[in-house]
Amino acid sequence: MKIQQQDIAKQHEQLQQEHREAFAFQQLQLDKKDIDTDALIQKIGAFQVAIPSWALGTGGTRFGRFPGGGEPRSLEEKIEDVGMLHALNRASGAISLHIPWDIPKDAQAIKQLADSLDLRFDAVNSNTFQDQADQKLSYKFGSLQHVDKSVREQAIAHNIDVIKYGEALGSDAITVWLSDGSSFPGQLNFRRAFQNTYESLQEIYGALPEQWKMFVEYKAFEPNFYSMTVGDWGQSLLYANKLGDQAYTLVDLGHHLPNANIEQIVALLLMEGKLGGFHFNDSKYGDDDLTVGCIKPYQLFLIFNELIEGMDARGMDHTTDLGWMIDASHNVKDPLEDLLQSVEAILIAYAQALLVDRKALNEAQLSNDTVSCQEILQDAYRTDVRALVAEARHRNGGALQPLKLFRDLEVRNSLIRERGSKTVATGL
Ligand code: PSV
Ligand code: MN
Ligand code: MN
Repeated sequence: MKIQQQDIAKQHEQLQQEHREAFAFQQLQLDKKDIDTDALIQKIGAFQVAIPSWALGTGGTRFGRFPGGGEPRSLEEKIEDVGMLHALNRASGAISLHIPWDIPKDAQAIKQLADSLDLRFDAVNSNTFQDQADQKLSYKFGSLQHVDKSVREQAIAHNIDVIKYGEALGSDAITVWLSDGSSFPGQLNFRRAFQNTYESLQEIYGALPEQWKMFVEYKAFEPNFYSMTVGDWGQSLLYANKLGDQAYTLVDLGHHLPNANIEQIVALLLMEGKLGGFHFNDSKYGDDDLTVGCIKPYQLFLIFNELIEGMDARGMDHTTDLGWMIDASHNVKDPLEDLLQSVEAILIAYAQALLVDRKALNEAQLSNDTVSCQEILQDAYRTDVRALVAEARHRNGGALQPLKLFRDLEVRNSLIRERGSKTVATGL
């Protein structure tokens, strides 16, 4: 299933009148504030969010899984699905692979397919949180932290393999997320677990190609429920600092304890030059991996506000200097529709945060004018930027309304016809 340029043009014809009106109103508002609309649109249009290969099918929970039809049955089909999302929104131009779920057997052919869809390969992800059928030693009691050196060696070798797969595809980062930890008090010697993990990470770090980054992802809980060996940003930052310049912390929005101030965390990590990657999702309770922005859109805006402030202060490029990725799971929605909604929510929050009057905010902060600080932030947050985002997408050749076009074209039905109604994508 491919989205044709004429489908996009046809939708544009139908919707352009309404869009033009909304955009003209938006432009007027921005002009009044002396904001350069074209520069803004350029920034929004340049922003790309990677799609993880494991989010293209239904995930399920430990209680059950209700697979939908037409899910991708191979790595090639996963890439095609991301290509389709990208054709619709022109903002999903990268895919992040999980090894061994997505082993690229013929890297050349896989790369060519991605190129033809204008996609690049984002960070590659290792997996030492499950035992694979052909695996010699078990990760039941951890991988890089394991008390048995031979288990650690097996996990290190896997991570080095993942780097090699990534290299062949033109990826330039590895994300290490560990489920290592303990579920009961006394089960682990914390210092030994940390030290073993650090030494294992050092070996993996030593195998990084020169331009590569290593992202150390933290998570406060699950699958271990008493301690996680990379449990919070402090632990991740410790590893990243000890490892060296190529190691960074990765923030996944769902991996914090309830009510954590994630915007403050990203501000400080950026200040230290140690924020490397970002996983978007939303949650009400913890790691629920729901559609981005569906529960706490204001928090997402506040995070973007800090990201922009911190990146600009360091002269960082918004599009290329951090790894942006969606990390969600899909239980009741069509995964592709959910991903379209997620990318849209990210672009909206990004656009709103770009609107913050930073000079005025700084002045209000310096004069302890708390009321104005809030007014300035909420003025930006309460701006309806949907026409701006749609205009950016249109200028890039995408659809004015990607989700509507996905439905109007009955994409899911075509995929079911192509792939069958009983498909189970590999992954979570
Ligand atoms: C773990 O909850 C996580 O968010 C990590 O990012 C993994 O890479 C991803 O899920 C899929 O395994
Ligand atoms: Mn994640
Ligand atoms: Mn997660």
